[in-house]
Amino acid sequence: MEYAHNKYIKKYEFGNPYDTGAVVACIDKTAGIPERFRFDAKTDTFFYTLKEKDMVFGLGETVRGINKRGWIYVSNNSDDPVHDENKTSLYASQNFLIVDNGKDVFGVFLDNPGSVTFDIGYTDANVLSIHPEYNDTSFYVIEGASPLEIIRTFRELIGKSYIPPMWAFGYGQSRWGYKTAGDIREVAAGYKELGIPLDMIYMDIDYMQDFKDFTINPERFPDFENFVKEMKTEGIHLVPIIDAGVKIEEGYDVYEEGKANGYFCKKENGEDLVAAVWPGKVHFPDFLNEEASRWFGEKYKVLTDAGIEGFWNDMNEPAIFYTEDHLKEVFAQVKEFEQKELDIWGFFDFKDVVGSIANNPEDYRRFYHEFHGQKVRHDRVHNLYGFYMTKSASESFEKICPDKKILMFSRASYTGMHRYGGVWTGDNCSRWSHLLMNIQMMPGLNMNGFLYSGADIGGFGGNTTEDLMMRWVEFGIFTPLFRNHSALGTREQELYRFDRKEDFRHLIELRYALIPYIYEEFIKAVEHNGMYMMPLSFVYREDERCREIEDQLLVGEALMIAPVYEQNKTGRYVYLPEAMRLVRFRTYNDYDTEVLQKGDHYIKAALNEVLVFIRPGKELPLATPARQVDRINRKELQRISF
Ligand code: MIG
Repeated sequence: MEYAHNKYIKKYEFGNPYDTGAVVACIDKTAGIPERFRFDAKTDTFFYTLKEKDMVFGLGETVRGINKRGWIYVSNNSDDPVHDENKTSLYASQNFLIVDNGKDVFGVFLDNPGSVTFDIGYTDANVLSIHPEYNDTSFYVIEGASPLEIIRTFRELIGKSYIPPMWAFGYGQSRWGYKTAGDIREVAAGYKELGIPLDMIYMDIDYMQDFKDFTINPERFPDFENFVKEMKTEGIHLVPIIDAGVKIEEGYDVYEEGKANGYFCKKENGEDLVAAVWPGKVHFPDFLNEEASRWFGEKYKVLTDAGIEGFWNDMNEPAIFYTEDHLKEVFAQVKEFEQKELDIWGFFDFKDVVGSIANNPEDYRRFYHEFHGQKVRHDRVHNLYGFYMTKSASESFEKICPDKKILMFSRASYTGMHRYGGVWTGDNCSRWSHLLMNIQMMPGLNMNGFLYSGADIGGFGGNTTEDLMMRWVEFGIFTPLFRNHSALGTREQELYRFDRKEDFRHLIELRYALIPYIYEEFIKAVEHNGMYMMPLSFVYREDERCREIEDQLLVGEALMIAPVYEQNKTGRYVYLPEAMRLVRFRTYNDYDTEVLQKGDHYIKAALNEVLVFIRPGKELPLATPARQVDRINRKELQRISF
């Protein structure tokens, strides 16, 4: 680790902080209580009094608006597919935030891999309190003149963001439910027939033999290697899923090796924890143990040898349907309930016992890791699990396929994982409110270094509609990870299934026309530790109005976007902090444009139209779209300038 003498960062320590791997630079320790904060040692809580105009940005993947003030957020990676406003935890823990009132601004980063509660004006509207469940914490306070400056300093502390291969900026089609090579061929053909660009088809758990990681079901994919080749000649990368849990099955190499070498997470008594997820009973690899991590990472070779160049890591909170031990307890309790004459409260108690089996907090206290040579109970480092699974894969790629860039993204994450892969935001739903949530999550993710990120376009759970899909695609064309994904049993939402096929083709073509811009701005954000998508107030510091804008974003240095995210709307209000050139795209080369002055505008945007605003002195380069990213001529660009 390099020693950074950064006068803008102060680091305070409480208890015995773990070396989580979140930061890459050493900072001198400052004694005492973090500047600006009050600390209550009795409750292990840090307090900051919010000023009237303070806004709070950050925390990455969380519910609610861009300004996080007014709610309580708990960093505790959770497999919870119901992302409503009342939730406090999703799949990620990204403990960096900024408090900004336009004049005074500072950043806070809590490097603590256990549960941390950020009460941002929930209990007391004027108080920000931070409470780690176990206060073994490195507490960083970062000063700077502006949010962007603080973000740059923070990101220097945590290291450069992951850059995926160029083709991963293309459009990807996914669905939980593609079972066979034939199903995947059909998807490829559906897109090809309509000339809709496509770079990736994702393979969900059904490609595996009985949900065993690093296996292929030979009946569904009779000649997998050739199938990968066949798809590649079509220009399509297959991207398989890898789950955290390893099926317990005699003779299965991953199980046998893990067992023999003691690479699985153990209970207090030294036995391997038995949990259940899709494969049935599983053990969890101890990714926090270096040797186990190296071992698991090398298993990806089975697939990279077959020509695979991208993966998504799932269920790595880790999600637990049940543990064997807890299930036994539940059955015992159920028997007790059965003996009793249940009153109505007893009935509800009974219901709770049965209803809270999955992802039960007690289960996360039943197993241990070997972390830096120490035995550590899981709940104390819970939020590192997905990070270390992804790190394990990513570090092994350098060995098993050093000449290739591999696409890698994960569901669970913690600060620091941004160096190894991207994230998708998990099981959202086909709701208009979740399109807005996707828009509002992006700045927080970017602040925390998760630049390669995106949501399931069209919505994962529930049934999507053509208009929701279209509006969502219109926003998704700007997110680096651009993937249409949906759940088993929901309405099929491949773009060629809808009536307005031409409109969808035009939108995806527009994405491909934008790729030179998107890629360049993405790389700039990585190199300069900047933001790819940001709130207006980060740039227009003097403009009070920008402070409350929750549904427009700046994308790179040249563009502002204002997506339509409501049903049955053919336009929307847009606030311009300065004069800009509006480009209303119908296709990448059919658009009208006009210069609009600073102020409020009602702007028409028919269902198939995308609004883009070019900032003064900037230009938007557009390529001629191609069926795949690699076929785009990035030299011959037309330019719209202002
Ligand atoms: O328990 O693999 O978030 O994208 O399709 C569900 C099946 C497991 C959750 C992931 C989702 C994926 C699904 N997985």
